[in-house]
Parts: sequence; C-alpha cells; structure tokens
Amino acid sequence: MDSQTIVAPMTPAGVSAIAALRVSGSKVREVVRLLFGESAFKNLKPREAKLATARDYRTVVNGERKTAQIIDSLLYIFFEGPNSYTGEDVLELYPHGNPIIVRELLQVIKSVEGVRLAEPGEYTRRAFLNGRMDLVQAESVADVIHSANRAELKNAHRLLGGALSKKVKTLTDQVMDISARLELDVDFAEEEADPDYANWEKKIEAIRESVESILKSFKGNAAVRRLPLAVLYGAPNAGKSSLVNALLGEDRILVSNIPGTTRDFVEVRLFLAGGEIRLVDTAGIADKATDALDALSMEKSKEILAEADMKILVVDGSDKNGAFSSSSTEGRGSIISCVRNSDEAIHPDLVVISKSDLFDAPSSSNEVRGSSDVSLRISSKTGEGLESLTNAMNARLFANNDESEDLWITSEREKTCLEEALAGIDRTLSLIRTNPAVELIAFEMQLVRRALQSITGEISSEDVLQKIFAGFCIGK
Ligand SMILES: Nc1nc2c(ncn2[C@@H]2O[C@H](COP(=O)(O)OP(=O)(O)OP(=O)(O)O)[C@@H](O)[C@H]2O)c(=O)[nH]1
Ligand SMILES: [Mg+2]
Repeated sequence: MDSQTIVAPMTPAGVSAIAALRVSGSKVREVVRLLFGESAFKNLKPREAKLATARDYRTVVNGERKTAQIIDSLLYIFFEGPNSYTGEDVLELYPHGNPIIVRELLQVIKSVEGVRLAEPGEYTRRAFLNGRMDLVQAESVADVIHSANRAELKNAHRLLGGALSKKVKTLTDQVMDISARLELDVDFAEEEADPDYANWEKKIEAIRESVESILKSFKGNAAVRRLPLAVLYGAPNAGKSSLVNALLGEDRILVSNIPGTTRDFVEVRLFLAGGEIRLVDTAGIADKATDALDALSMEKSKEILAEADMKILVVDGSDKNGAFSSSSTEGRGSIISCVRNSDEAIHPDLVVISKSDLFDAPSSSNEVRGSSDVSLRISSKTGEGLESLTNAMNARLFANNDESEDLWITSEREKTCLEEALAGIDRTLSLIRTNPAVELIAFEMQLVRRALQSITGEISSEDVLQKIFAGFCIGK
C-alpha cells in the first residue's frame, strides 16, 4: 500500500466559524512536532482534544520556535492507529474557518517529507484497505453525506452499520458451504453414489431468493435522489410569489400588484423537517389568456403541475369578487373552477387562502374546512399559517419516511455483482436439474461465491477501487 502520509481539508472551501483538516499516515507525529513543538510531540496522547498554537516553523527567527509566525490557535486531536478512521495514525485539526489559515496549515504540513495532498475518498479507501470497513460500508459513507432526506439517511446509516454486509456474508457462507460439499463430491466422484441433487437444488433456490430480494431493493440514484416537488398555482395576483418569498425568508422572487408578474415558473429549494424539496412558483392561471405570451406562461404552469408530487392551490382570500369568499362555503367549487382550464380542472392536494391579514377569520382556527379538502389561511405579510403549511407539505412529501424498515441498495456496482451472482445461481440450478457432471456445478458455484465476495470487497481490484473512490469528496 501507499506509504505516504496524506492531508486534506474535510470542510468546504470558504469562510466558516471552524474548518477541519485531517492528516493520516506514519508522519502524523512529525506533523505535530512541526506545528506545535517538541513538548507537544513528546506528550502526545491519543483521543485527547488539545488547544494549541500552530506556528509556521519556516519563519523562525534566531532559531527560536517561539519567534515563528502564528498560523492560528486551534484544537487538535490525535488518533493512534489502528484505532482511527483510516486505521493509521490520524491527526485532526480544527482551526478557525479562514481560508488563509487553512492554506497555511496545508502548506506547512505538506512541507514534512513524505506528506502529500489526499486524493478524493482516499481516507475511506485506506479505511477499507486496512480492514476498518468493507466496501459496502465504504460506499455508504458517500450516501450518508449526500442523503437528501431522512429516509435515505436512515438507510445509509444502516448500510454503514453493516446491515447489508451481514446479509451478504451469510449468503457467501452458505455458498461456500455448498461449494465445499460439491468439491468433496468431485474428489470422491468415482466411489460415491449419485450426488444429492434434490437437496442442493432446495438450498440453492433459497439463496437465489435472498439474492433476488436484495437485488430488487435497488434504488438508483435518479430515483432516490429525486427531490419531491411541490408546485404553487392559482389565479394571477393570488400571492403565490409572495408566499415563496415568505417561506424562504428572503425576497427571492419579483412580486407586484400587477396580475401576471410571474411569467416563467421559478424553482427554489426548501428544507423541511423530512428533507429538501423543490418548490415551484408558477405563472397565474386565468380563465382566458390575455395575449399569446400569457397563454405560453399558462401552458408552462400546467406542464410543471403535471410533474408535481403536491399541488398547492393559492386563492386570494381578500378578493371579494374572486373565486373564494370567506363568508360562503359554496366558494369551494369555484376555487377549483378559477383554475379550470379548457380541458380539465387541476385538483389541488391543498388549498391555501392567502392574504389573511386583509380579511377576518371565519373561525378561531386557521383551518377552513370545506366539503372535502382542508384549506389553510395564510399571510405572507404576518406569517400566519406558514408553519401549518410547511407541516402539511412535510407530512405529504415525506409520508411514512421514518417508519419504513426497508433496507435498499444504492450502488450500481453492488447491483452488478448481485446480477452476476444471480446469473451464476440460475446456471447452477439448470445444471443441477439436468444432472450433469458435478465439476461443472462446482465451477458455477465458485463464480457465484466470487460475485458475492466482490460486493463487500473480500475480492476487489484496483480498477474497482479507483472507480468507487473517485466519486468521493476530497477529505473523506
Ligand atoms: N396584504 C397582503 N398582501 C399580499 C400578501 N401576499 C401577496 N400580497 C400582495 O398581492 C399582490 C400579488 O402578489 P404576488 O405574490 O405577486 O402574486 P402572484 O400570485 O405571484 O401573482 P402572479 O405572478 O401575477 O400570478 C402583491 O401586491 C403582494 O404584495 C399577503 O399575505 N398580504
Ligand atoms: Mg408571481
């Protein structure tokens, strides 16, 4: 293995309260000596947070370390291998999050002989190579970092905890057990009676079922990482854009009292309790388009509505002549009809009655119950009802997320290995069913075993590792 010591920032470039850097390898103690001096080096204890002043030795005047320029006062922790993330000696540094400080620390650390900048995913790669985790777990580290919602995060944590690795290990053991028996039969083929094909068939079928069920659990990144989409729609001037701004807490979208202010739909990202979503503000949909451009805008609104996971109809509650009037409940039918287009009404998942600061509440509650659906009174001005709205969005867009006990795989590589295993199992089964030479069956089972072992990385190649870790962030 690469014996060089590696260093990299773990936090993104830019200004922050605190940044973090990690050094891993045999030169870690030398780095401590260089940055913090002889006494820090001699008294270095693992897993102890130390507050210290890091200095740039290269600026030493009169040979005295104390005269060297201060880089930062910071916290550091030393982890002694093999009890560290990578399994090697590791030093973690937590300086202030100023890019100048981070750069200087990197420069000084790299000036130690045998230290270089880490490649993407190199820490996790070393963790794998040193047996700190298997390949499934290593891949799930990226999932933990990139999960877009609670459900994905929970799954990633279970993968990291070894839930899948354990399943695969059990299957591998079963395959090895069968292989061992088969090979025995190969050796004693002359003396023994016919092999017990029926018994093998049953066992291999059970393995097949397990492999297939893991394979079926695969959710590609496109499916998993697709953010839920909520779309706001309604008549022109209903207050849709103002509502997006209020939800974001910033004046992101142009708002005016001129109907038809929003032309193109505008997409923003919003964080709800369950995870991140896409929220889209659309151009108002009127009964009739005022001109050709207006017609195009309305068309666009309908297009994005067709993709929505949640359609939120915004109705201007202050508009006495409008579709909704708070004093009548028969307004409900017309709420829908105000966005009825030539073809068909667009049925909302939720109706919000906007501008509640301009009219009296029909009841003490901010929920207006209609014939079937529930609507919320909201005001972008006072903030009334915004929390109820985000709760309603969260409940709809992240339904059942936390209760799910499903475990799914996300890695294309793991999927390919499982497919190979499955194909091998199928070939084995068809061989068994036609009672051929036991050597052939034993050979196929070996392929199955190898495919399963590559999932967790018991068998791996440089190419495979290269591919996996190239997709990681630097510093992980
Ligand atoms: N008092 C009050 N006025 C609001 C509220 N929300 C929006 N308005 C006003 O209503 C007018 C229209 O608001 P917009 O947010 O631009 O409405 P829109 O639905 O995006 O309109 P289009 O883009 O034209 O479809 C603006 O003058 C806003 O200031 C509210 O909660 N209270
Ligand atoms: Mg608008």
